[in-house]
Amino acid sequence: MDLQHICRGFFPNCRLLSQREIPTGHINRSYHVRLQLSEGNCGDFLLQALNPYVFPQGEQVMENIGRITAHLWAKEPSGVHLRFYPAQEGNFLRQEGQLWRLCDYIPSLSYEKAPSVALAQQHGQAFGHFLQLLSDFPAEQLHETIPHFHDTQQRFAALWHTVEADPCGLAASLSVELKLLSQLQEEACGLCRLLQQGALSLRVCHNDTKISNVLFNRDSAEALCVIDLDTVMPGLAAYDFGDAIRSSANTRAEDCPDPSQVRLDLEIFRAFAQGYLRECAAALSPLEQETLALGAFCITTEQAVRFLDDYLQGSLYFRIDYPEHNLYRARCQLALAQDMRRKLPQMQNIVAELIEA
Ligand code: GN1
Ligand code: MG
Repeated sequence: MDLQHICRGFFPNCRLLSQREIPTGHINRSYHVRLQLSEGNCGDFLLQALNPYVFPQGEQVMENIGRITAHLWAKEPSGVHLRFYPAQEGNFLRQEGQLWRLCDYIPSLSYEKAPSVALAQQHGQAFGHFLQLLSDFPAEQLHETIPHFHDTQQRFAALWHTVEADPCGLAASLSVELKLLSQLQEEACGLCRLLQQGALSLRVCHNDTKISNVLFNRDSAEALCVIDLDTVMPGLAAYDFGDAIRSSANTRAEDCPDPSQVRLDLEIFRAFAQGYLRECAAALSPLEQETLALGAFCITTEQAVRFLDDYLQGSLYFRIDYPEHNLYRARCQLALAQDMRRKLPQMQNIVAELIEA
């Protein structure tokens, strides 16, 4: 891949001084590039290729991001937000069948799960603040970049459809996992039912709140910036809260090969919830607050469904490092969802205590 050529779509006279692939994220490809823009003027940037399988309407993703970042900068000019650079032809570049974008590279640290309660609290604050900043964003201005993204009922329906078709002949080997999922389905679709009944409403959400989507200050261990705005669109606050817990408060990695090791860490849960609620409790309805803990169980089950569905389809969606990767991820999410189900009353008590305090 000729990255210098691609960078010149943004800065026609630049010279690529160095490049490094950043191996995080399951979807897009990201590179840290150092560019010489003119004599004596260098800069560090993040160059990303959007995954065309996941985002066939990439221009809509970029339109959303343009509007969201403009809103964030207008509301908080002294904050740290992503800043994208226009290409010659628009706010992105089409090259080699892919859509490329360029933004500032922010020197920082990132994590796959919370390494301490202090960082879990920062993770919570970052996404609580993000939700609060976007609480007055006109939702009708956003494209639905992935239809039915966190629609757990649809995710289950898609899984059963794949099991039926069984394109890779793998379904028979998954009877344990599939049976467990069918037992969790009813409860995991609880948020969807509340939405259909009109008890919960959609609001502008991040929709991919895992801790690796927050950058942390290298020196002070404070959250710096929320990244990965590809799925910012209307959603449920409980899914945002829950997806963050799914990553931060897992005692093991998302793809831990031994699911018997996987637990929900309630201390990390408490710290995240504390940071989150401090920032945005006032923006949430009583039922939104009450369903946050349930969101952790629902989204973790949904994520098990998504990984398993992708495994059955031959891993077309999530990037994998080895053939069983999505299977291991699914098993691990399933174990975490079961532990969350056991600990749901404890999680709910913690949220209630924090709201009363
Ligand atoms: C993907 O892009 P990344 O790695 O931040 C996925 C999320 C999943 C996550 C699982 C657009 O996020 O929905 O929760 O993997 N993003 C998309 O780790 O599907
Ligand atoms: Mg992403």
